[in-house]
Amino acid sequence: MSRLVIVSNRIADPRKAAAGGLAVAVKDSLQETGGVWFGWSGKLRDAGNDATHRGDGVQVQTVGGIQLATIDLDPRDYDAYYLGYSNNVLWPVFHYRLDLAQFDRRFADGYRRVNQLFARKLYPLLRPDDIVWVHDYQLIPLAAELRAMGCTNPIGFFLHIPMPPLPIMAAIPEHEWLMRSLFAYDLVGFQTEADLLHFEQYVEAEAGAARLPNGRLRAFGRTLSAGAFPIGINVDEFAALAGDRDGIAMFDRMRDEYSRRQLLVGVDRLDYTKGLPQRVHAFRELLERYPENRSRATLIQIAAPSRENLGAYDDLRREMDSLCGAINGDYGELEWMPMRYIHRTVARKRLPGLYRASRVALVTPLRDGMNLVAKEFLAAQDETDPGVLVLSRFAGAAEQMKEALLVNPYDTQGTAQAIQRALAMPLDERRQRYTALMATIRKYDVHWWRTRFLDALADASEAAVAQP
Ligand code: GDG
Repeated sequence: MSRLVIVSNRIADPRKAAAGGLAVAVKDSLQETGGVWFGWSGKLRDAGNDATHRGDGVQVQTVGGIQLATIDLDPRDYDAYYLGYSNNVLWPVFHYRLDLAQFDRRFADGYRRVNQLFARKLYPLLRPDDIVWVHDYQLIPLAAELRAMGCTNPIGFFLHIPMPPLPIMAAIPEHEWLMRSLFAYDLVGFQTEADLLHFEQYVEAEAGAARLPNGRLRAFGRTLSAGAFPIGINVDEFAALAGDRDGIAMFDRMRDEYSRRQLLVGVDRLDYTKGLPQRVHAFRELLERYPENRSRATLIQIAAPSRENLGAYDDLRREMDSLCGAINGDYGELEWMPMRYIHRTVARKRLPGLYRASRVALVTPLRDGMNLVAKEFLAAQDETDPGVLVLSRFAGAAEQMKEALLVNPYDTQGTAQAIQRALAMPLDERRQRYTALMATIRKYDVHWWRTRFLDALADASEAAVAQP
């Protein structure tokens, strides 16, 4: 059987909890098949001192059947590739936030340099029949660099974040180069049909792409397959976590403490795409417009720290501190506080119990590739008394999860109204919605995602051999 080689910017130690959708999904995939996971170690090399680098500079260890192969980065490269291009250009622009982008030629150069470094270190590790699966926006040009070195392995790419429409994409000075680079892959996968459409519209309008009879797209002198592969979760594993000792203990604690209250929950990385300030505004509006929720409804918001060395994240942190302080100051009472805001990573085993004890989940990003929290919340529910999901229409998950209460997170009043409806929803309707949503997330779980992507990659690489 061919070996699966997964490449992503960071790798996560399979023994530790990871706060981040990609790490969670990739770990689940590799744990099933075994294989290699290649990426940055998260460590920086001392500037001008290569002593920490032995041999080829690749550190390899085997953990739970998975080979982890990591490299360290030079601080200058890290600044330009990671902080600069990945986090200050691609992340904001792909989430439609041109206002937060910082275009700087040096960032693009560093991004290219690190992708070349990844290719140089990875290529010698590859066996001829390996299947290479590259993840996310930090590594768009990796296949092009590998191909330039002579690599002929099947290479697929999955974009975990949204694909913006053409006029937004075209604002990136290097947009043409990025899109051309994608054509070095055999298969490019997106989260949703909407993302796929944006990609197709771009290559048709900007690169005169033609659709071949076998469905592949030809542009830039190469062909590729493109598809939508909505990422899922490991439903059974998550449901089992809800039912194990820690899960039950957490659930019982929450239920005891909030026995006379309605609990709402939000779990996100502290990121400006997640719509956290807008969520607090909507919750405030709920207390204002529907005063029966005062002394009753409590929102637990977990905001796991993320990318703390970037300015936009500092601003968000300050804004959240102030909004949460204000709502508690204005509405709180001696025996009730409307919000519990936790700016820390919570142990993964505690999440299912928290979800299960909550009547409503607020998953209201301004823009999100998919959003796994929406799916985890459902998987943790008690089917006899399930909670309600309030979901942003701008999360990729909304394309699949139509039975959630879909909201526009920019519309404070509309979101407050939907939260009110969720809190008051009769059991029958909660069950109906839950049953329909569970059927979807069960069918399109993480195993489906991996198998569908890898099957499509096998087909695509055959087609590429026939018609490069
Ligand atoms: C990217 C895309 C796409 C969160 N806080 C804690 C914690 N988490 C876990 C959640 C969930 C994961 O992190 C977050 O996944 P999301 O999908 O919500 O979001 P991103 O991290 O932005 O992921 C996203 C995803 O990739 C996969 O393709 O869905 O759209 O942006 O699993 O439970 N886990 C723990 N403590 C926390 O405090 N242990």
